[in-house]
Order: sequence, then structure tokens, then C-alpha cells
Amino acid sequence: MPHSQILTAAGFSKDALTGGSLSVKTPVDGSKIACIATHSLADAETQIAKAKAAFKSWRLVPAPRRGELVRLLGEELRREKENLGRLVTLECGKIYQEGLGEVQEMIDICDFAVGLSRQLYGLTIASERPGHAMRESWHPMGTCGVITAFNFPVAPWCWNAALALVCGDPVIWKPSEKTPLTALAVQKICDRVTAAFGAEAPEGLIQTLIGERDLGEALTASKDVAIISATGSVPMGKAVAQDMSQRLGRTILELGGNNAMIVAPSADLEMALRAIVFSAVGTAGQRCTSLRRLIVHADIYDALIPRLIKAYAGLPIGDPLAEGSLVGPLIDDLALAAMDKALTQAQTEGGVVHGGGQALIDSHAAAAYAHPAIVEMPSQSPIMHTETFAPILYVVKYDDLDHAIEMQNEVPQGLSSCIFSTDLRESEYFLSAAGSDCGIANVNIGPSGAEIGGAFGGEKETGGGRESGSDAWKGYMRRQTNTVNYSRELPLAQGIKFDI
Ligand code: UN1
Repeated sequence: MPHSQILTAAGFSKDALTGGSLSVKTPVDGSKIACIATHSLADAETQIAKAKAAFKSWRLVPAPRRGELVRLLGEELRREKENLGRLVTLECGKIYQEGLGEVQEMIDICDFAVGLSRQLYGLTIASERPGHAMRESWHPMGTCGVITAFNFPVAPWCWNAALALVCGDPVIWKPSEKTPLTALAVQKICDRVTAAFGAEAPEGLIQTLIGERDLGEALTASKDVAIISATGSVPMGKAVAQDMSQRLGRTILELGGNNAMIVAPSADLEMALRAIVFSAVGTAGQRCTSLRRLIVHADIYDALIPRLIKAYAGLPIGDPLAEGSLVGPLIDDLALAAMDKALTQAQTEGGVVHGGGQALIDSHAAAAYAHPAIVEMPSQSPIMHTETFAPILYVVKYDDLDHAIEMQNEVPQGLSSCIFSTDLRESEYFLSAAGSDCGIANVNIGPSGAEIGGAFGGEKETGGGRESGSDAWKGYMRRQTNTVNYSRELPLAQGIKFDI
């Protein structure tokens, strides 16, 4: 399908795609697909004020009704799945199957949030005083600013927005300036949904800010934005955390990953091979959950690594819109240059590189396609402590599981991890307090492709935030402890007595 048709199907008129100052290129072939208008700082202030006003009424709409809005959003996303999935592919370069997968994650979290809207439970707690009842109530928190990255241009917005909306919070989205079109397309869908929902959905409930970093800074600076949920690089997250700490605002941070797989001697190598290839080269290594480090037991190293190198040599690299491609392009030339630089450093640290370099795809010469690389490393050297957003897989050997876990945990990031083992003792040990220090730890599954039902996020430089499933909704509400005295006495806690 030609690019113009993808844009039209996603709801863009020609006029909407021209005349602005933000130029949008598709990584598919490097061509310019739009030049769109951006928001100003004054627009950001207006949106924040509108959201503040929207909060006043939205917080009073019963949560199951708020869930109905999210149900309608999920229905509309189902209808738009192909159009939006194709646009995701066009704008960020992931293969079409993954573009669809991202929209599916949006649909899944909407379903989750609809159920959740009837389950925003608090506890009841035994009071130490006679005639008293104690309980927790969960209340809407305020406007939630959502900052997202180019590599997952739509799903992380929805993990946050679907929960925030049922929790009673308006949402302002600041997408990556590399992927504004998908955000605009989703905003259009939301506008349709809020219009269909009717007057109970106030103006300013769901908004989007298109532009550069200063717009994100306007969100972090404003005391009228109660929560900032940010997905992206560690430096971005640190800047957000610093701004938010000035006003003690709440953050949910989901930052870098440097995810490892330990392949133990008892591993099913067929399964491990599949998992390694998909999690290391999927999304061209540009997921925060991509596999970056492979820690392989010395006894099976020679049975696994040559097969992996062979599988890499035959990878279908190509146009992500074309059927059969598994590896699409990197987002831009800078990403390709960063990949080259990391490979050069790996070599100076003793690494042996297989693959790597630009892949030239017919008629797509202006785009940044890369051959995924495997690098055999003598030990876990400094380059392996860094996250390069590209398909580079470093491989090291281990002899002893404790040493493998030590290597796995040695890096500054703590998002996702996994072990391939059929030995119950080993796998349970990996999941124990002495095992992986990551927010996600899997057995016999790669580190990427997390389901929305679990809490998503990780520790250390990953930022500590949790989004999506489990009880991540609590991050979008304020907890209130209520003690009610239904007696005719006024006993004080801790047995304190006084006379007046
Ligand atoms: C990201 O790369 O920012 O686990 C998120 C996964 C996806 C999310 C990735 N569900 O691969």
C-alpha cells in the first residue's frame, strides 16, 4: 500500500499533513511523509487548564461509567486496528505484525481497564478503638501527563491512559517528536469516542501536545499535572524526575533496559534459539525489553552459538510493510551510527563481531536498515553495561549459575530478564530473592513481549515505575485512610488520655 494511502486510511487529509514546522520522515524508506503544525508553550498551558477543569467533573462520574468510555475506546480501536497498525509501521518502522500487536496491546489494556473500573478496591482495617471503623478509599488524583518514546508510539500511551481514565484522571499526551502522526491518529479516535459518550466526558479529558521537549517540560513544571508517566531514555527520565522532585509530584518511570538471558545446560535449545532470535532482532532491537546480553553455559556454548550465527545470516531484513520481513529499519541514521560505534567499542574490548553494518534494501537507500549483530565477548566488559538501541546481542560464557546471575544483575538497568532451563532448582533460584534483580523475570520465555495483565517496569535506572496490569492502577489514584467513629465516646489512639 502506498504511503499516502496509509495516511489517508488513518484519517489524515492532505492539508493536515503540510504547512507545519515539524517534519516527519518514515524510517521505511527515509522519505518525508508530513510537515505538521506543533503546539506552543501557550497551547500547553491552555491544555493543562482545560484538563484541570475536566478533572472537576470527571472525578465525580462513577468509575464504571468511566469504564464505559474506555470500553468504547477499545471498540473503536478494534475497528481501526489495521489502519492504525499500518501507520505505526510507517512511522516507526516496526514490521506490520508488530504494528498490529501494538494496537492489540491497546485493545487488551482497554478490556482490562473496563473490568478494573468496577474493582477499584480499598481495604477495611481493624481499628484498635471500640466503635470505630477504618478503611481505605481510592480517589482520582488529577491530570496525568504521559510522555512516550518512538519505539512504542501508541501502546504505552494506552497502558497509562486507559487506567488513568477509569481512575478519574484527565490525560495529556506528549508523544515523541519522531512519531507524532500515530499520536494524532489516536487523538482523533479519542475525539470520536468522547463525542459519542456525550456530555459526561468533559472537554479537555484527553489531549495531545505535538512538538519538542519543551512541551514535556511544561507538563513536568506545572503543579496542575499531578502525575507524569514517562517512557524513554534514562537521561530523559532523570530530567523528568529532577523537575518533578522540585514540586514533589508523582512519577511513573519506565526507562532503559539491558536485558539478559541465561541459557543453562538443561535448556531446550530449540526453544531458546527461537526466543533469542525474536527478542534480540524483533523491532530491530529497539524495544526497551529487547534481548541484549546472552549468558551461556560453557557446556552448551558450541551447540548454540554457531546455530545462532547461522540463523542471523538468513534473517529476512527488509521493508516492514512487506510480508515476510522480520527485521525492519532503525528509526534513523543516528541510530545506525550509534550501533556502529558500539560495535567498534566492543571490538576494542575484545569482542568478535558477526554481522552488523548497514543493510542495503532496494529503493530504500535513504533508510537505516542494519544487519543484526552477534558479538562474542571474552567477559562482561563496559560496552555490555550500556543500552544501545539497536540489534546487537553480546554473548558471554559462564560456568557457575551464581556467577551468571551476578553478571545479569551487574548492569545499571533492571527491566527484564530470563533463564532457559528445565531444572526446577535452577529456575526457581533465578526467581528467588537471590536471583534476578529485574522487574520482569521469566523462565523459558524471552525478555520481550510482556502481556498487559502483569505490572510492567523495572528497578534501578529503569526507574522503578509500574504500568499496565496487576495493581499498577494505584499509581493513578490517591489513597485516603478513613477512620469513622460511630460510638458516643472519643477514645484516642495509642491509649492516650486527657481531661478538659
Ligand atoms: C517498550 O519497549 O517500551 O514487553 C515496551 C514488550 C512490550 C512492551 C515494550 N509489551 O516487549
